[in-house]
Parts: sequence; structure tokens; C-alpha cells
Amino acid sequence: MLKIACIPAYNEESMIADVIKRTLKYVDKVVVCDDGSTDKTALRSENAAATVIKHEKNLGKGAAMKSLFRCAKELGADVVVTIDGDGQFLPEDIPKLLSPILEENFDIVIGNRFDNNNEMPSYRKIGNKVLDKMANIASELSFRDTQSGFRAYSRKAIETITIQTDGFGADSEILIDASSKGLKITEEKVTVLYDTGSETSTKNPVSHSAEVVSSLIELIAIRHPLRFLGIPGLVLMTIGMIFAITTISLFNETRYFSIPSTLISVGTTLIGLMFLLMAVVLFSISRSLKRTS
Ligand SMILES: Nc1nc2c(ncn2[C@@H]2O[C@H](COP(=O)(O)OP(=O)(O)O)[C@@H](O)[C@H]2O)c(=O)[nH]1
Ligand SMILES: [Mg+2]
Repeated sequence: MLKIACIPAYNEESMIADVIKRTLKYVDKVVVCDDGSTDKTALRSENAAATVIKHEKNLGKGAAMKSLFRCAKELGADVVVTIDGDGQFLPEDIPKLLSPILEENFDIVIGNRFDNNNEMPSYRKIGNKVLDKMANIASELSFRDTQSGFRAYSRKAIETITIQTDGFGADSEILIDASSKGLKITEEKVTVLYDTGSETSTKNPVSHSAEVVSSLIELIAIRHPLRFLGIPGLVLMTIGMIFAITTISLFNETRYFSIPSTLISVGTTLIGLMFLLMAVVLFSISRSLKRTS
């Protein structure tokens, strides 16, 4: 049973060695993806006995996950744990994350940050809730924490999942993809720290969320174009029609031509038409993608 821990890391020189050493107590091997860091992340990781994959440039967390999963597969991992390199998660929680995979045949275990602690700053909680809602709509499942980077994956999961998003959107993409492929997913409570003594976030919450939201919108629109674009398109066109009919009948009765309701009618009809066209185009693209993949 080969257990491998994967750590995406971007400028984490202050904590990475400590995380690797503590993680090595629970797994056989640690692989770090140094994603174009400008500090000593790679050197400190090698010194702490981790295997290091280096990206010349900063490509983003999703790109790092892609490299890490590929490497774990090549090394023949039976289970993979992903953990942040900034010390926010406790490697001591690893056995808890692995147990549903080893004992209950689950494919993915998400380390849920929301039950155990009330330490998460409230603006982060709200932001995370919004992202969770969107990811849950897209995956048609309900998870408490879709953005957690502390997870465990079975061999089947890393063989089946395809990651296309390069940035932070990858965490949700993985769940959406996994649930559409019928993998068994569960959550376990884990501890998360916000006072590690150094930076706990590489990006500010606004740009972090913007990145996740834009990739989620893309994923949702591509996966369910008829529901999320087609239906709103039809609704807008119906509203446009109603305004057109009232404008015309008002004109017939009173000879008064209402410019505002004409504008609303034309505007909503055009936007609705655009939505509908987009839905049809995306629907046929996603159908042909499914056929070829
Ligand atoms: N490979 C890679 N890892 C990243 C990048 N940005 C963040 N990370 C890593 O992803 C993990 C979580 O990132 P972090 O910014 O702490 O997310 P937050 O705690 O949710 O704000 C940490 O281990 C980071 O080093 C990136 O651009 N590339
Ligand atoms: Mg962090």
C-alpha cells in the first residue's frame, strides 16, 4: 500500500520543511510541486526529503495539481493525500482522511474546515459559502467545504479525474468531474489554523474568489447550458414578448407609443436570444466533447 502526499507550493519556504517532516510520519513519500516560487521552497523541500517537481513559471494551483497527480500515478500510488504547504492543515489529521478510503471504499475524502473551528474569519466564511453553493449546483451534490485543499484520493480517483483549470478553480472542478463520473465522495472534519506565524494565503480573498467564480461559471455553463442559459433565455424572451404585446395594444387603444416599454421589450428579447444561442452552441460543443472523450 503506497501512500503519497502531494503539496502544491508557491513561496512557502517558511513552513514547507516542517509540513513535509510531519507529513512523512503518515505517508511513504512526499511530492512537492514548486510552482515557480521565487524563494527557497524547492531547496527546503529537497532537504526535508521530499521529491520536488519544478515549474519554471508560476502556473497556478490547478496546474500544480495536474503535475502532482501525474507524478503520483507514475510512482504507483494507491492513495494520495493533498495538503497545503503553508502549515494551515495538520498532518496529524491524515489518518482520519485516509480511513474512509482504506476502510469504506470511498474515492475522495474532503477535509472539511467548517465544523471544528470557529477560527475562520467571518468574511472568509461568507465567501466560502458562496463558492460552496456554486460548486454544489454544478456538481449536483452537497458538500460543506468545496474549496478545501486538504483531501485524500483513491488510486481510482487520480486515474479518473481530469483537471483542466490551472488556477484555484481546480478544487471545485475536481469535485464536479468526480461526481459526474460516479466516484464516491465524503467529508471528514479537520482542523485549520489561521495563526501559523506566517502568511496563510498567497492571494487576497477577492482575487482568489474571483478566480474560483469565473472558472465555476465556465464549468456550469459548459455542463448545463440548457438549464443555466437556455431557460433564462426563454424567460427573458417571454418577458420581451409580453412587453411587445402590451406596447402594441396600448398603441391600438390610445395611440400612445410608449418608448420605455419598447426599449424593455427589444432589450430583453435581444439578451434572451443571445442566451438561447449561447445555450445551443455550448450544448452542441459539450455533446461533441463527450462523444470524443
Ligand atoms: N502550485 C501552486 N500552489 C499554490 C499557488 N497559490 C497557492 N498555492 C498553494 O496552495 C495552497 C493553498 O493556498 P493558499 O493561498 O494558502 O489558499 P487559502 O489558504 O485558501 O487562502 C498552499 O500550499 C499554497 O502554497 C500557485 O500559484 N501554485
Ligand atoms: Mg492557506
